[in-house]
Amino acid sequence: MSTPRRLLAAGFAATLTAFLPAAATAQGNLTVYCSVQEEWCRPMMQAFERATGVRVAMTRKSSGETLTQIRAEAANPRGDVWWGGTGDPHMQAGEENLTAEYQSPRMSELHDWATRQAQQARFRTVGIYAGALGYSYSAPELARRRIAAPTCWADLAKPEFRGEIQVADPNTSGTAYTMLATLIQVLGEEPAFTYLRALHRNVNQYTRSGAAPARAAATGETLVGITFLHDAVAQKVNGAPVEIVAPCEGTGYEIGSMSIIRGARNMENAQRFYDWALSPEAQGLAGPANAYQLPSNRTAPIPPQAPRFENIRLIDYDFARWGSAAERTRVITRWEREVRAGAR
Ligand code: S7P
Repeated sequence: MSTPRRLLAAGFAATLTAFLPAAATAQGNLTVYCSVQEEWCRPMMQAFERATGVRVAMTRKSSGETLTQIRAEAANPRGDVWWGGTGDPHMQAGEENLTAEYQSPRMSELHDWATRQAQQARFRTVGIYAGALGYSYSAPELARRRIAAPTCWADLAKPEFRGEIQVADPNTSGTAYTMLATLIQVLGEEPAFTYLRALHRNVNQYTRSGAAPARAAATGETLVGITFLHDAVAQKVNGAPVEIVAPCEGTGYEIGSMSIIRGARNMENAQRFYDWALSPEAQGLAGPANAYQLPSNRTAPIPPQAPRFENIRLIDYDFARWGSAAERTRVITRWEREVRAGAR
């Protein structure tokens, strides 16, 4: 082809490409609802795009908010995969038939706790990481107020912590719901609600996002933040002067989960992402992204800073019960009525 004709042909090809739908030019698209921290969501999506050529549109929302969104979109699903967030709302989504059954060929590579989660949900979700609940406090602020260092859940209900505690709202946050279910399992339901009412007097703010209280404790904006321990570790690794507490009475944990949305428009890519996200390579992206959960793939690297379960007094969290729609709705409604509505 002569040079001018070659240029014309190249120009035509470029113009054509600009007007072709993305699916025809690459490996197609994928919409992911991400419920971990933005700092981890972004590199995960970029790495998947690099590995596959699939173009990913990602939105970050807390776990409870994502469940609400998927439910609202059920007649016309806009998302393909829900990646991350506490397992209870993923279990509820499965029970409500909002998510699709899928068994990844990588299932055999996972820890028992991750496959048990999948079996309990009839393979409508799977465990991707685990992490225990607790709290962190600002060491300089504690010293300034001359308060004894808290070590238990019971300490947080004491009068010296009045207005000093931050925790998320269980309507939007999976972390906060894990706290409700944990306290009921540790103390029994009636004593747990008595405790939650006492704690309420000490809470300065119920945040939307579960990890926000760890950031507030890190800056000294609040004295104590109740979160997953790994979210507090992320602050400490960044140099924040916080101390991290696994409560002495025992504590619960999450199985962070992943689900494919029922009726996903990009089902093939959703399954591709699902398989990839269970690989040791994908799960190894957590530590460098300042995320310190325990990965579900047995051969994925565990970040050295990750709080290890063997060092924590853990309860035998009943994921089937506390992930059920009936219990989750009942407990949050009771909390709204008996705790949140009360005076502080
Ligand atoms: O930061 C990571 C993490 O704690 O965030 C997830 C959490 O559910 C999202 O926040 P919400 O509490 O606001 O829903 C956890 O799964 C995860 O470990």
